[in-house]
Amino acid sequence: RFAEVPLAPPDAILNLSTLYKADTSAKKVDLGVGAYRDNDGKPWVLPVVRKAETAIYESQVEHEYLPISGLKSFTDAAATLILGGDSVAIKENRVTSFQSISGTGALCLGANFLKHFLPQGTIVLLSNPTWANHKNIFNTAGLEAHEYVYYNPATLGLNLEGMLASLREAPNGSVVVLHACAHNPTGVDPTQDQWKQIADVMQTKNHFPFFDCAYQGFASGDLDRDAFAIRYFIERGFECSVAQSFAKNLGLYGERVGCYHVVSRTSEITDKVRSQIARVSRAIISNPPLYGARVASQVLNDPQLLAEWKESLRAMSGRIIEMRAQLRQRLVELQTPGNWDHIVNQIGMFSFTGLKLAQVEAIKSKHHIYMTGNGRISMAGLSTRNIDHVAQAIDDVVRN
Ligand code: PLP
Ligand code: TYF
Repeated sequence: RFAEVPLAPPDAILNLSTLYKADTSAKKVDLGVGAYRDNDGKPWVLPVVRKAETAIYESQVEHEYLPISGLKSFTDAAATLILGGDSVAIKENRVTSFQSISGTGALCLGANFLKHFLPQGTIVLLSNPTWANHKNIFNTAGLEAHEYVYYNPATLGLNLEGMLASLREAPNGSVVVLHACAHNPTGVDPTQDQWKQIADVMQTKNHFPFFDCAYQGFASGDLDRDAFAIRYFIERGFECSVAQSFAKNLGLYGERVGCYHVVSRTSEITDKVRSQIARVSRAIISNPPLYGARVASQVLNDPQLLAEWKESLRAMSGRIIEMRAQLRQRLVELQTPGNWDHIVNQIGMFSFTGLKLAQVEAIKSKHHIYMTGNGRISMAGLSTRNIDHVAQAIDDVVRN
């Protein structure tokens, strides 16, 4: 029956982990998938997560179904975390929040909802480049995806003029997927002033912002600062969607903890939107899983745990920032051809090194260092143990 099914290519990022695991060299370094590692290269379970797990275990919870929208203590706290404690939209009941299967599930829920309720033919604009799964998710929901200019390979920074031009050229009322902070894969974020210019154009064009927020607290180490763009657009009166993930910032990757929020113009509209998202979610997952949401809820609703979490966020983002400084410094010391300032100017989980595909292949085969084909490195894969090896390897492939 399925003999004619063509073989699909593997996920380029997740496949890197498989290749890395199969490599028997002692020198191997995994700079592929965006997952936090400590200085020993180990995954880190946040101390607040352990505490929350203990409290949940001791309270002998039941395992009944959640409502379709998920665990309310979690979704309420998640909305406050992303939109702010003083959010006017929350106060005016203009926000609906659905627990989702992490950020991916939130994007999927949003894509399916938008497909049904935006005018036929509405297109989605994705940054060039973007997280590889974006196109996949929106196309699978039946939406056509186009690109907007974002990155400037010549400056290794933002091409603001190009981005604004793309937004102007797109049909009015397009969906624009914006990385709220810590852009994946480039590590290049707009400044606050640039966000204002982006909002100006999007308002004129009546575009719909769909924020993807997978790294709140991971970029600057400050949860509020990393939510600037989202809160700013909402203050300006935009309706919008937010896909919120707790995979990275709470280290709950495999527990799939996330939330999909929609901010509407009135509470009456919000009630209708809520009823329709419930239909979509019911068709996909019926109701979301309990465990990870319970863990996140414990942390978000307990002032003591919340404070401890913020410390851990500063520790994780701080280690990444330190690795940026050290990598740049070593490349400067080695007099590696080129300018390496972008490594410290970029923000979040990733650095877009500027290495070309042939260099990425060479660094893998010669030096056992794994990164995505576009030259993206996951900064958390660097440590004081491997940074000399990585810097020397980059130097080698850049020179040869
Ligand atoms: N969006 C971006 C930009 C990401 O980098 C990721 C992955 O980390 C996600 C969404 C979704 O991740 P998850 O489904 O694990 O929350
Ligand atoms: O870009 C990354 O590395 C993260 C993790 O299919 C990820 O966003 C990568 C690929 C994928 C799911 C998650």
